[in-house]
Amino acid sequence: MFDKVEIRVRGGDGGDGIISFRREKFTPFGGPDGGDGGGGGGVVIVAGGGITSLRQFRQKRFYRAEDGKDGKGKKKHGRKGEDLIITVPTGTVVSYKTQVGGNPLIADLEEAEQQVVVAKGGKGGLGNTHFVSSTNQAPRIAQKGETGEDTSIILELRLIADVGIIGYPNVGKSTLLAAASAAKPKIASYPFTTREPVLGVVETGQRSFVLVEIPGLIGGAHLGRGLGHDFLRHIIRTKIIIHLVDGSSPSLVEDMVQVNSELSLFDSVLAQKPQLVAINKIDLPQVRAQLAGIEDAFARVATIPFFVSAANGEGIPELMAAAMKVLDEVKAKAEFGVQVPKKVFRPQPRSIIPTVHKEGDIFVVEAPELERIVGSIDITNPGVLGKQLRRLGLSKVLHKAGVKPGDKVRCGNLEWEWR
Ligand SMILES: Nc1nc2c(ncn2[C@@H]2O[C@H](COP(=O)(O)OP(=O)(O)O)[C@@H](O)[C@H]2O)c(=O)[nH]1
Ligand SMILES: [Mg+2]
Repeated sequence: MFDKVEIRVRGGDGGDGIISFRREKFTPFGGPDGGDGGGGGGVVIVAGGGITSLRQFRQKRFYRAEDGKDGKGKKKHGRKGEDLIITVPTGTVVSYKTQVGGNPLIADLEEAEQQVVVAKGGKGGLGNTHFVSSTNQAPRIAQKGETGEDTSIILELRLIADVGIIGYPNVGKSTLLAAASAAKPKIASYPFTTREPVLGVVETGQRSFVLVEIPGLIGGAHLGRGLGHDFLRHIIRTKIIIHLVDGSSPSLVEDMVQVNSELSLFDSVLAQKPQLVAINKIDLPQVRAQLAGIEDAFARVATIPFFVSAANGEGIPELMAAAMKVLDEVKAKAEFGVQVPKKVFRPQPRSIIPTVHKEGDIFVVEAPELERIVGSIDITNPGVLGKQLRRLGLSKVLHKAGVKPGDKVRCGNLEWEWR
């Protein structure tokens, strides 16, 4: 029922900003004109596109978006890297793969066209035009592009029920689910023992839909008691309902009405979904003898029921074909009518605030943002260095950490004396 794969995704690297100066015939010291690097492309996962399985991901496991281009002289910015779009089946759950387990959820792509960025591209570096200051009109500093995010993720296909079976306990819901699909529900179990939904894929003609048993919605079950969260999400997303009635009950129509009123208490939206009514257990002789009377009783409440035997399979193909047909109609209407708003998930941005810790006597600064600028700073000019680091908020954090003039500071692969 679940299909699960692990893939690695990597955003493109940002292009480097460059150091360049204007060269004009009559201006010996032209101003800086180094363009910025373009941002790297992101890896985006989108649901839908007619994809129904995760099989393709078993072959290809590494996905990398395009890098941004480096900046150029004359303030020309580098081109942004293209996003890499990965299409997955609707109903795919995306989570981070962690070493410790517990894989945190990134997004649950329940509807077509929902999308999530799973690996951001690195930012492009700034060209030297950004580093002009009153005392330095010709900065020989530019930023390197940031590397793209690199992470492993898990894609898990979760089937979502299209059709729910409701009815009193013991009417044969589990038996019907088992008969119509390859699912193996517990037959004649206590109404609330089923905490995990059992889903069955029903094949009818060339098509298929997902069937779920909605267990005993009576006697306070509308309060959600006994039903786990997973259950509720299936139930709520069900598009049509098969209402199963026990043919051997002395009060068939009343049973149906009773269950429907419980259903409205449980969820009024669910109660308004189209229902197919099916009388079960027609293999029993006393039921078979009553078929005409049952049909009349239901006609009086404007209902034409199906007659089935979950035990011997009679009438089930017809019931399932009808369910498929109604399901198609409901889906067609939904596409024509209200549009499901496209949901775009945005993972939390990474922190860019630098942190400081001590390794022996040395103050070590950690901040990807700073590391890449430090990596391209001309340290032979301490004035410039100090100014740029202050501009980026480094002196503030170091000050807080208790740094004093003369202390050693390290950032990336650069080490210097604080003054
Ligand atoms: N004779 C007969 N018994 C059935 C039929 N469907 C279910 N049953 C029996 O009815 C009882 C309850 O069935 P179950 O599927 O567990 O009902 P649920 O509580 O609605 O899920 C079990 O003993 C089944 O074997 C049927 O079509 N004919
Ligand atoms: Mg059952």
